[in-house]
Amino acid sequence: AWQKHTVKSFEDQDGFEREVVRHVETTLARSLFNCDEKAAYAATSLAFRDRLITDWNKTQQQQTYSDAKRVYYLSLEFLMGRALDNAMLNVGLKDTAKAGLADLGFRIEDIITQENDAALGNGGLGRLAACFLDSLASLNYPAWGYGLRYRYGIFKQEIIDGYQVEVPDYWLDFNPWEFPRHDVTVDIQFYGNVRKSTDANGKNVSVWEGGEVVQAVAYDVPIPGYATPTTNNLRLWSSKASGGEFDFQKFNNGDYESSVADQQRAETISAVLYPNDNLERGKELRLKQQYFWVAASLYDIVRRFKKSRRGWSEFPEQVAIQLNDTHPTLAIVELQRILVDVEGLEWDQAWTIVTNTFGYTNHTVLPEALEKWPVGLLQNLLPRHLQIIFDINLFFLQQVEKKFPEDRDMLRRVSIVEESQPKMIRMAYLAIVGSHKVNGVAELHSDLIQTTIFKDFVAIYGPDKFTNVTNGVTPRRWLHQANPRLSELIASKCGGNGFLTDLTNLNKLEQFLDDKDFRKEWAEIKYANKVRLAKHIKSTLGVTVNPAALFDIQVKRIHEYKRQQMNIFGVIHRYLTLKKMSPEERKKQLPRVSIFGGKAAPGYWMAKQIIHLINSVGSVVNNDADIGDLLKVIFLEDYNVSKAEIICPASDISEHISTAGTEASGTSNMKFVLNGGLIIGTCDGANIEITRETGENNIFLFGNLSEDVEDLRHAHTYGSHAIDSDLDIVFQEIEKGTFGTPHDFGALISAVRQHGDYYLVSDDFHSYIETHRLVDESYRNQDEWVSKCITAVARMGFFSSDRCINEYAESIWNVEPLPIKE
Ligand code: DL6
Repeated sequence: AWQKHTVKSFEDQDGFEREVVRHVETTLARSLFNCDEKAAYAATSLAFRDRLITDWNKTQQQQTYSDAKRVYYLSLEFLMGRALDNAMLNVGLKDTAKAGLADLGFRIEDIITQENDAALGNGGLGRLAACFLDSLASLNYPAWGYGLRYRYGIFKQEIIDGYQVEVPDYWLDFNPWEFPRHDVTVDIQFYGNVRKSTDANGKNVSVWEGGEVVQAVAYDVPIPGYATPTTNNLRLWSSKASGGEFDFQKFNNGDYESSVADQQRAETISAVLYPNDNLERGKELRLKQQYFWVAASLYDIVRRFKKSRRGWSEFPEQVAIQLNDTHPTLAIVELQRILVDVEGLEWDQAWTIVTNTFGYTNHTVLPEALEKWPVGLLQNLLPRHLQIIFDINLFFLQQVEKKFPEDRDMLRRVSIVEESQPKMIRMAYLAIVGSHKVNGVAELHSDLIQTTIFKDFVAIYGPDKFTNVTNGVTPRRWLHQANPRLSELIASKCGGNGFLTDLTNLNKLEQFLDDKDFRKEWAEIKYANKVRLAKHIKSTLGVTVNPAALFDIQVKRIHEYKRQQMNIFGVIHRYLTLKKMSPEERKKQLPRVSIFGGKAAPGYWMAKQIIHLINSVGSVVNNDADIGDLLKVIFLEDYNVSKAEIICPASDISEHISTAGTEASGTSNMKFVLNGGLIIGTCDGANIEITRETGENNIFLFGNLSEDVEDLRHAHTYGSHAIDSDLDIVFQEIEKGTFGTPHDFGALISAVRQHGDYYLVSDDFHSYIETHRLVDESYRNQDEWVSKCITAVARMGFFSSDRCINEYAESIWNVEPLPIKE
C-alpha cells in the first residue's frame, strides 16, 4: 500500500501553481483573493519544501542503507541567508516558479525578498560553513551539519545619527525551512559532581550525577545539492526545560513567576548568538551553549552509529567529525567520556577512536580570538569533563617528555592547562591533541600557524599532522544566484552551466577576451549591477550615486585589523586633494563612490568609532557642492548575506586590506573577483593565492609583508614612530573639526600616533594611497580594465568550495561521494 501512495512533487508550472494554491488555501487558510506577497512567499516556500523533503527522505534512506561513512560538520555558526532562491535554483525550477508566480499575479523578485535571512553567524566562519553544506550536498557526500537554533541570530544594525544601534533579529517569525523533530530529543546534564565507584565487573568507574538537565530538541533544515537529488541535513538544536513546560506545583501554589523560571533558564541556552567576530570573552552561557550543542550532536551521532551494529573500533571508519574552529572542542572530551564512562572501553582504545575521528580547522591567529576557559568554570559546569581534560593532558605531556626529555619549558608551553591565575584550559591545544589533522584556511595562514602559535606541536607530532585547505565559496549562490546575467553570459561562452559544478571551466572565457560583443555585454552587465546597487542606496539612504563612477567597496565585519579606518582616512585624503584642485582640474578627475558596510560587535567601542567616522565623513562629503559626483561616501546599513548578493556583483574594486598576517583567508575577496571586480589588497590570507591564480597584473597589491610586521611593531614601541605625512594631514583635518566634534575620533588617531600603531596604518598608508592612484589610472582605460576583469574571472576556478570540500574529503575525512538514485 505504501508503494501505491508515493508522494509526487511538482515538475512543471501547472503542478507548481496547484501546489501554491493548495498551500494558500489549506496550510495557510487564506483565500486566494487576499493572498499578499507574504502569503505567496509562504506558499511558494512550502511547495519547494515539499519537493526537497521527497529528496531528503530518499537521501537519508539511501545513505543509511548503504552504510557509507558520513561527515559531521560541527559549527556554532551557519550563516545561511535566504533559502527559497537557492532551493529553486538548485532543483532547477526557478524559471518554472517565475512563470507560475507571474501567472498568479506576482513578480518572483518581490516574493524572494519577503524571506528573512537565516543569520546564525557573525561573518566569514559562519558563511564558510554554509558554503560547505552547499558543496557537500552538490558533490553527493553523505554529510550532516550540526549547529544551534538561535532564537535570535546576529542583531540587525541600524544607523542613527551616524552611530550603530543594535536591534534584535526576529528571524523565526515564520520559517518554513525547518522541521521540528519533537521526537528527537536529548537530555543534557550540567553541574553536579563525580563519584568514584566500581561496576559489576569490579572495574573502577566515574559516575557523574546530580546537577541540572536541559532538553535538546532537534530542528532539521534540508540542504539541497545543485543539480542532484542529494538533499543533506542540517540539524539545529533548541533548548527546552526537561520534564515539562513549567512547574505545575509552583503554579498551583500561586508562585506564578518562578513556575516558568526553569523553562526560561533552559531556553536561554539557545536564545542568542554571541555577536563577536574573532573575539572570545569567556562567558559561562557561551560554554553552556557549546556543551549543550556538542553533547546533543554526539549523542545523535553515536546513536546512529550504534544502529549499524559495528564494533567501536570501526567508529572512525564510519564517522568523520570536523571541528569548525575550537568552539566544538568539547566534543573530543565528550566522545572520550561516552566511550569510557558509558560504553566501558579502556582509555587507550577510546582515545585512539577519538583522535582518528576528529579533524580541527583553525580560522585565526589573533590572540584575542583563541579560546581559553577558566578551570574553575569548567569544574563547576562540567566536573567530569575537567577530569578527562586533565587526564588527556597528563598522557599528552608524558608523551612530550619522552620526546623532549628535560625540556621543562616545552612542557609548560604546550600544556593544555595554562598555569596562569586563574588556570585556563587552552582549547586550541586540546583540539590539536584530540584530532588527527589540523588545517589552516589559506596557504599563508597554514604556514603561520605552523611557525608561530602551533610551532611546538609541529615539533612534537611532525609536519604531517598539519595541512592547508584554502577556503572557497559556492559558485551557485555567489555567481549564479547573485549575478544571473553574468552567469548566463558565462554559460553561453563556456558550453553551458558546467562551470557551476566544475568552476575550472571558467578558463574557457580567456578565448573570448578579444570578442568585442562579449566584452560589451560583460561591461553592460557590470553597469546594470551597479545601477541595481545605486537604486538600493537611493531607496535606503536617499543618496544619489552615479553608476558610471568607480564603485569601491569594503564590506565585512568592522575590525581594526581589517583596517576600515585606513580606508576612511584614505577617503579623507582624496577629499582634501579634490578640495585643493581648481574647478578645471577637478573636471578631469574620475568620480568615485566609496562604499562601506559591516557590523561592529556591540561591545567593540573602537569599531563603533570607525562606523561613526565613516558616516560623519559621508555627511560632509556627500553635501559638498564643490565635490558633487566626484566623491560619495556610503555606509550601507545592516550588511548581511542577502545584501552581499546585491553588493558583490556591483564592485569595480573591493578592499581586502588587513594588516599582513592577520586575516586567515577572507572569502569575500573570492566573491568579488568571481563577479568581475578587481581587488586592492595586502599580501594576506587568500589574496596571495588569488594573485597567484589570476596574475599580478590583475590585482592591486600594496603594503608591508607579514614577515616584516613584528619588526615594525617593535620599532613603533621602542624606536621613533614618524607618522606618514599625508596621514598626518588627514589627522589634522579631523582635529580641526571638519567632520564633527574632533574628540569623537580622538581614539582612532591616538591608536596610530600614541599607542604603537599596532595595525600598521601609518606604515602602509603611502603605498595604499599610491595604489589607489594606480587603480584610478587603470580604470580610465576601460578596455584594459574589462580585460583584467574577464581574465581574473577566467582564472578563479580554484576558489570553489567544491574544490575545497574534495580536499577535505580526500586528505582529512576519507569519505567518498554516494550519488543518490532517483
Ligand atoms: O575561514 C573562514 C574565515 C576566514 O576567511 C577569515 O579570514 C577569518 O577571520 C575567520 N575567522 C574567524 C575566527 N573566529 N573565531 N573563532 O571568524 O574565518
